[in-house]
Amino acid sequence: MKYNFDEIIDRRNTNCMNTDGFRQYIFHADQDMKFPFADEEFIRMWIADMEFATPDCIIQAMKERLDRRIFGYTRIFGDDYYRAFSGWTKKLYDWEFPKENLYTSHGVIPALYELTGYICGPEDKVLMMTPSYAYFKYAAEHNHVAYVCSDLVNPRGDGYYEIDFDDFRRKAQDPSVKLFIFCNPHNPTGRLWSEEELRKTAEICFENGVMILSDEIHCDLIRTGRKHIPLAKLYPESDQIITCMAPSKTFNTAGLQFSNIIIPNENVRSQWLRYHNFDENPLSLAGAQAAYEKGYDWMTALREYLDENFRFTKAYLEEHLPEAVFRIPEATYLGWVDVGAYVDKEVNLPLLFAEKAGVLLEGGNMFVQNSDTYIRLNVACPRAVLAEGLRRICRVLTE
Ligand code: LCS
Repeated sequence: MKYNFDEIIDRRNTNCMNTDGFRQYIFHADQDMKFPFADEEFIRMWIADMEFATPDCIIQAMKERLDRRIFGYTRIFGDDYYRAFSGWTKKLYDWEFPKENLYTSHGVIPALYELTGYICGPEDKVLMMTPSYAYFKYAAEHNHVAYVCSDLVNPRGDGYYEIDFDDFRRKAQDPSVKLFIFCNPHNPTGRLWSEEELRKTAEICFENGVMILSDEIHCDLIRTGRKHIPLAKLYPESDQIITCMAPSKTFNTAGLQFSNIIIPNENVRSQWLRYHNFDENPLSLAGAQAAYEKGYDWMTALREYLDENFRFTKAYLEEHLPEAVFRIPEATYLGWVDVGAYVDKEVNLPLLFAEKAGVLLEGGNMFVQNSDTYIRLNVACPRAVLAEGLRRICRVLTE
């Protein structure tokens, strides 16, 4: 194997959210919260980062930038970064966008917070599909605007989620809904929306004057052989779709806080230009550019490792937890598992698994709504760690 995804890397004492931030993030508790497991005994399958080392091409580019020794205010000048990132979107998605539409942000979430404020006034509402990454809801709350949820449906009960278009249309028709925050591929269900689904969704928004913020942060990490379609690619003439992509999920660089925001809309762009007063982190910029120029080979190897982790997970659950509902997601490294056959609806699932299994995971109402009895398993970890996590989860549910 050219890249070693089996390596277990010690992350302690790096101010790491994954190892040290779970009390606060999952349990809203302080560092005194006690568990029957020591922190280093937990199997961590929660926050959406990976247990794999960032590829050398990124680390090398950052080292070269470090050697320049001065880290003053930095912004993107010239074409190098645009060429690297648009080269990536062209190669992977056959999609390009004009340079003047590309902006960067210290994360997709900060951009969602900011853009929601530019697009929505105090009486407006944000629409989202649920279950949802909770920060979509927080983006609305942060701006003191209301939010409306359209529940995804799982019509065959097999974990393959679909959009309830009648419900979505009804909600989009509310004249106060001004913004739809879309997740493609979808966290947590792992759906990679088809062209037909994308078109139907977009057209409902267009018909109702709803702007779309398409969060495509997970788009690179899809199962081998699948194709992601950027929503904006389908509507090159539209200025109603803002696209967010980032190297952070793909290359495990969330802490570098660098993301791409593609804004074709003049009005939103002028507000962004006026108020978005953040410079770049020079190391993050060097890393992002290297990722898009040199990271493809590593990413394809990572995809294969994740594919295998999902095959392993599926086989393990079928054997040891036959009543759980799980299907290998089309995208993301997040498995969405219904354990409703084994637990009551009221159970606090993250707490149950932390206390009884020594596994940190997200689940239940952490995903806004429509997520009772579901747990989300982050499988972006060495296979040995995954195997131990699954063993512990299944033991607790079947004991
Ligand atoms: N958008 C989606 C759909 C995400 O899943 C995440 C991270 C972000 C944005 C964060 O973007 P950033 O601000 O880091 O650029 N998802 C996480 C999750 O599900 N648990 O922990 C992080």
